[in-house]
Amino acid sequence: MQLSPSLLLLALLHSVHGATVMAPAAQSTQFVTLDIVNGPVSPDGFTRIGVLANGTFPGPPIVATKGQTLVVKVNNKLTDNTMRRSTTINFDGVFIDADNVFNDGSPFVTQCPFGPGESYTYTLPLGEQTGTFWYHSQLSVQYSDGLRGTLVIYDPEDPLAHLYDVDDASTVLTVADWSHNSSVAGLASYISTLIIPVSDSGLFNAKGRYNGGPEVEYAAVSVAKGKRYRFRLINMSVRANFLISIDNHTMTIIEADGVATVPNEVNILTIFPGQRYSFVVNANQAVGNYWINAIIDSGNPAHNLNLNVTLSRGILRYEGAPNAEPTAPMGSGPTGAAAVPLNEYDLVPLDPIPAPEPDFRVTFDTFMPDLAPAMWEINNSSYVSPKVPTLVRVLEGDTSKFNQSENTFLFPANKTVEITILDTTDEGHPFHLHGMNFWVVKPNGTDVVNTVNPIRRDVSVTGDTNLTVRFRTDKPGPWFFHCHIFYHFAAGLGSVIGAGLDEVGKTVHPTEAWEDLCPAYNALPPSEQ
Ligand SMILES: *[C@@H]1O[C@H](CO)[C@@H](O)[C@H](O)[C@H]1NC(C)=O
Ligand SMILES: *[C@@H]1O[C@H](CO)[C@@H](O)[C@H](O)[C@H]1NC(C)=O
Ligand SMILES: *[C@@H]1O[C@H](CO)[C@@H](O)[C@H](O)[C@H]1NC(C)=O
Ligand SMILES: *[C@@H]1O[C@H](CO)[C@@H](O)[C@H](O)[C@H]1NC(C)=O
Ligand SMILES: *[C@@H]1O[C@H](CO)[C@@H](O)[C@H](O)[C@H]1NC(C)=O
Ligand SMILES: *[C@@H]1O[C@H](CO)[C@@H](O)[C@H](O)[C@H]1NC(C)=O
Ligand SMILES: *[C@@H]1O[C@H](CO)[C@@H](O)[C@H](O)[C@H]1NC(C)=O
Ligand SMILES: *[C@@H]1O[C@H](CO)[C@@H](O)[C@H](O)[C@H]1NC(C)=O
Ligand SMILES: *[C@@H]1O[C@H](CO)[C@@H](O)[C@H](O)[C@H]1NC(C)=O
Ligand SMILES: *[C@@H]1O[C@H](CO)[C@@H](O)[C@H](O)[C@H]1NC(C)=O
Ligand SMILES: *[C@@H]1O[C@H](CO)[C@@H](O)[C@H](O)[C@H]1NC(C)=O
Ligand SMILES: [Cu+2]
Repeated sequence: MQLSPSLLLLALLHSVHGATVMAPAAQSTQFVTLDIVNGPVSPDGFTRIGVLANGTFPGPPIVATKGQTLVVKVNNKLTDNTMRRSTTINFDGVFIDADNVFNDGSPFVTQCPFGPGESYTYTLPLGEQTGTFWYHSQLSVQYSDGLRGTLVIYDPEDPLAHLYDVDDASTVLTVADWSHNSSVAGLASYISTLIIPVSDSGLFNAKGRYNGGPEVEYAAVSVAKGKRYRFRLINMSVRANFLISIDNHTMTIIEADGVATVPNEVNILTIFPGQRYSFVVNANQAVGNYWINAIIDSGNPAHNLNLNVTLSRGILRYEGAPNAEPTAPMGSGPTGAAAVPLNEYDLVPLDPIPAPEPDFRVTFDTFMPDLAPAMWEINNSSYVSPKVPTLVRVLEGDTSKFNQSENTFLFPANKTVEITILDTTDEGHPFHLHGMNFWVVKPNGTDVVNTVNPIRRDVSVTGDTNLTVRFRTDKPGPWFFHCHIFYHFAAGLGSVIGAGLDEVGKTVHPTEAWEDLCPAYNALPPSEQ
């Protein structure tokens, strides 16, 4: 960690959802370098070549403190032509300042990808934001090949700090689906067969097993009896949902996607791709080993006989317990009357902000015609990346006439938009908005509209009841709003919110390094794109 001398900033005004708050008086910079390389990786005992940050899966954890500016230099050193060789990185859930949309990392929306031998530096002032985030490749389904890592912004003044004793590197937990095949093959197979690739294994803290594979040692999380732990759980899945529980322990939710919540005690929760939760676990049971059940809960296992949902799990190990697996059977957590599940509509922000009344109301009808090639549609239009990134066009002054396939919906600046995603009876789609949070005024699973103290977050799932979210268009720019199941997204389930595009030329002034991205990308041979 490198800290630069503090910069005194004069009462900088910083707009959060229309409310004006003071930014911290002192700021420092957190410099991080990530080398993106191809290399062997075997989290479930099967060795494959991955696309990896610094050669590991997950990539190195990024940690920052409230008020810092995160500066991440990404060096593309990819050499393997069987996977995508260009890349862009998105820092999932991190708010992007109004003048900084060009650092959002969205390929063909806010930037051109950068190829082998090239570097790009993302500069992200973190402002007042704290909580649990992650980073991943945003290009195609490349993050399936391994380019994912955790990002935590610690809050030295956490209002919920009295609820836990430990919150450090050991309490950042990840679940992820893992495939032995490259994402390029997986995507081609999905488009031609309509069968979404089912992962070979589910990983808890980057360890897992598959049918017929070696008995990889499960990841153990160490706790001391009598202490309370703030676990930060990140779902880095491409496809899979996980059902999380810890034998004989409850979980008190205190954060959803970077938003502190009123404590809510449950014993089982579902976490969708892209989502994050913090929960407190009190190590108040007998010293021993307990299963952390991280059961993959989506996809048809018949489509990949390697996958055994029972085998994705970890161990909660008390200090003094033997270095062994729990003796309890490998279960899948509380069911029936014993289950106290997390309902999204029960989440209440610690700092509630009523949802503003919408100026615009639109609906999204998601749909996949039952015909190959697989193309998901929003209102009968599949998202296809344009050749020229949306932001490049906008900065050239061209803010109208987007191709239908760009699914770009335009709204004036400083308005409130409400989007209802009509019920999707087929399966849940975790919709993710870039750069800012939305208010989830009607989550799946209830018909009650809550505009008084709805949860704010950046990923919420559709289901068999409509999902309705609201957000502000205070930050001029094109912002991705897409399904976080990246196979669905790559097959068209994406859109761009064009917020106040007429204002972008006045507020957004990208760097020369950014200007150079598209000419460099367009000059690459297809094998390096
Ligand atoms: C990644 O690797 C580079 C090169 O070894 C190193 O300079 C950098 O500090 C590493 N990044 C992190 C976050 O550990
Ligand atoms: C992985 O690739 C192999 C070889 O192309 C193929 O036989 C297999 O079905 C693929 N597995 C999955 C889960 O798609
Ligand atoms: C992570 O998200 C995937 C995709 O929606 C989902 O199938 C999986 O259950 C989620 N994992 C957890 C722990 O909820
Ligand atoms: C854990 O819970 C199970 C099921 O309720 C119970 O049978 C078992 O005795 C408990 N184990 C411990 C160590 O308390
Ligand atoms: C999954 O693994 C468990 C434990 O090894 C085994 O008992 C079970 O038969 C496996 N299930 C499938 C569907 O292969
Ligand atoms: C999608 O189609 C519905 C039904 O025709 C329409 O009401 C809605 O406004 C459309 N949404 C958008 C974003 O155009
Ligand atoms: C999409 O197309 C289908 C089939 O042509 C049609 O029934 C449906 O009304 C259309 N939906 C929208 C929102 O335009
Ligand atoms: C516009 O979209 C259509 C398909 O929806 C595509 O065939 C065409 O190439 C696109 N045009 C441009 C300029 O991107
Ligand atoms: C939106 O609000 C910002 C900040 O208050 C202001 O600078 C800008 O001019 C407004 N834009 C429009 C189009 O109202
Ligand atoms: C949506 O909510 C219903 C309960 O009304 C639940 O059965 C379903 O599993 C939820 N869907 C998703 C994708 O979470
Ligand atoms: C979803 O929204 C549509 C359009 O507003 C409405 O017709 C439909 O009844 C809603 N469905 C549910 C289950 O709330
Ligand atoms: Cu989806």
